[in-house]
Amino acid sequence: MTGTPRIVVLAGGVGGSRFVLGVRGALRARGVDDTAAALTVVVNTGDDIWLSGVRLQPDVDSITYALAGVNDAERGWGRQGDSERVNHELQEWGAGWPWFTLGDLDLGTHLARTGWLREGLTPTDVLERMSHRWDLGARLLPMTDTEVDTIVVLHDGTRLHFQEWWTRHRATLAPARFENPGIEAASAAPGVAEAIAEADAVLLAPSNPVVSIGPILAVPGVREALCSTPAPIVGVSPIIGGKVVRGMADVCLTAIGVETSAAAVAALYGSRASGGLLDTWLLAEEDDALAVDVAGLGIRPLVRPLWMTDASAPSSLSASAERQTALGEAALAAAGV
Ligand code: FO1
Repeated sequence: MTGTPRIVVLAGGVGGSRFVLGVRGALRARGVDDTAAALTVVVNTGDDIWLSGVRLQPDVDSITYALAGVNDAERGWGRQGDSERVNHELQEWGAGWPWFTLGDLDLGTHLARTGWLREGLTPTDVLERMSHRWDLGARLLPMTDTEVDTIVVLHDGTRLHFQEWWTRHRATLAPARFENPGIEAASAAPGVAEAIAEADAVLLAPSNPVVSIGPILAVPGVREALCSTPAPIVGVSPIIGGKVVRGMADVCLTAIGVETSAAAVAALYGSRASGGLLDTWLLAEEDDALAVDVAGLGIRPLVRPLWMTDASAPSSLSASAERQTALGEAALAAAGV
């Protein structure tokens, strides 16, 4: 391929941000100077919520902070070295949620965003504006400009906002299903369908398939754009050795009747040849034996090292960055870029 490649990544929060860092690292390693022109990230906004009068966009912020290098990498959300003075004051007022922490620096982001939304900017405009603060080396697009929060419906009919279910109950309440009210009437944010149509490769990050990638695919127009793009679509398994890499995706998968296995998630996305999405699926070496099942689905399996953090030295950022870049490179190569 000559010139700057056009890569689109569909991504959620923590797994998504690590993967996006890896793809950006791989592009830089290949000598692509303007990675922002090469890399478009379509970000899940199904986790978003209004709290204490401000609009939170957890996945958007996780990816923005990670690309800017100001994220709290250990915790996986919020800003590095943040303080909690305002949060403490909110708790004293009985405002917000006692189990949910809004860091001071993070609140600056939410206040800026909320102000701009109130002035009439769309979430796409706001994200574009926010992207100028740091050299992110990627163009970030929300999946949609419509508010489509995720609701978790329990077996007794109780309805909880995803953030309450996730952070307060740590996904311990068995969900009957997940809903994104109003998503049928939403449309893809400006630029999303065009980026997918014009891409040289589309990559599905190893994010939660149900509550991160699922909402992106449910936005009318996104699946259609994916099905018709000439670009190869490569997915990266979020399951390694039958376990979720991080987070509680296993509970989400069980709720929709999908086994926690790399092959089952590949089947959930489906092969392009049979109306699904995937041309190629990257599985971990630990799941080598499942490659034959993936091939049986009509999807090309590629076994690669998928760990993006160094388990032997979890705080080793340089080792993790190397792994992330290696995975980004593997995904680009799998897409023939
Ligand atoms: N996750 C938590 O487990 N506890 C929190 O108090 C919390 C606060 C928070 C504030 C802003 C933000 O953008 C994200 C925050 N998260 C918190 C992470 C978030 O709830 C989830 O991890 C994601 O939505 C799932 O991708």
